[in-house]
Amino acid sequence: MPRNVFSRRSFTSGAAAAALATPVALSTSGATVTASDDKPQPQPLGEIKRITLYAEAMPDGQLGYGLEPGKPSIPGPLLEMYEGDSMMIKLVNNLDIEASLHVHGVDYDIDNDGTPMTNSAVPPGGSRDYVWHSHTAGTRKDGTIQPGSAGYWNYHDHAVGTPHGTGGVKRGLYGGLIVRRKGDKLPDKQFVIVFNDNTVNNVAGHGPDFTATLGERCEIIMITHGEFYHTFHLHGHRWADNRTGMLTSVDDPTPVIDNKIVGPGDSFGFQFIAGELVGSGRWMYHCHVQSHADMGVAGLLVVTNPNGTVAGKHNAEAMKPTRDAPAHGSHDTT
Ligand SMILES: [Cu+2]
Repeated sequence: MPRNVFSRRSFTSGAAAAALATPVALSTSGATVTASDDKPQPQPLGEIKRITLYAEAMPDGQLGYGLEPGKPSIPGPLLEMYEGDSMMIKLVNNLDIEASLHVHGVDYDIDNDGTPMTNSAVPPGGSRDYVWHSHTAGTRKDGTIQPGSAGYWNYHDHAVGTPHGTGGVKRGLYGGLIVRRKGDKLPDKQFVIVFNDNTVNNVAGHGPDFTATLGERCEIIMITHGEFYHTFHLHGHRWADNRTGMLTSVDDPTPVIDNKIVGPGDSFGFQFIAGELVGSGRWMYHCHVQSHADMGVAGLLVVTNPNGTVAGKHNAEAMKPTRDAPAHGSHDTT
């Protein structure tokens, strides 16, 4: 039993589709967290969310996390919490190899690091609980600011193939985590886009297309894995280069961008209004490293009119890769 005491409220949700994220809704239950004095204590005491993730093989040899047995997806379920909340994730490893769950951005003690090096991976057929905490911003005793946990983060395997999870990440064991601040605006739609080597969400040749209705508030969670750096570009839309993608006042000096450099392990996110000032259309998103875009690190944000029509003349041929991707794994260093 872990050191913390959690509510017995179990969590249920439908399977997450690979393309359109089905976020794990924020829980409404409360519970008391107790911690021994010799361990770091999470603060403040927020809500506890308990979920189960299943690591499973997919028919094509890729691997995915899922909320239900038999329903793995790439990326895995989009997890969400508010600053101050905690999560207890039971990872059920239905693979025939060791796997784990390692997270970026939130707080966990060394026993929840999710690596073979810390003996916190899960043997084949086994399961274990991982506990993550988050916290609000505050001021340390020395007067410096301790940042809050809010942000667009990611989780991934850290055990398959190598002690760094190189094989697990390559084959699809990854997903997004959003930590929100109380009062943050919530989106109508969410899209998770992962540039993993020269694939989007482990699909080579063409990334998934996403659909939104003109005027909908959308949220993109963008994660990068693999061996390359990329630049994420979205046609027709732009965002503030800060935690939320939104300016906090008309005088906010945060740069407004439509192209962002990202590297392996990075994650960021932003909200925007679909088709704002530009209208309906098949708006491309793609890596702006030209050879990557030419290999198919590209997809569409399809912004429909309220009546379902889409503006513009569409040439699907022009979205096909014009350059071959290197053989899978040819850039491996392991
Ligand atoms: Cu790229």
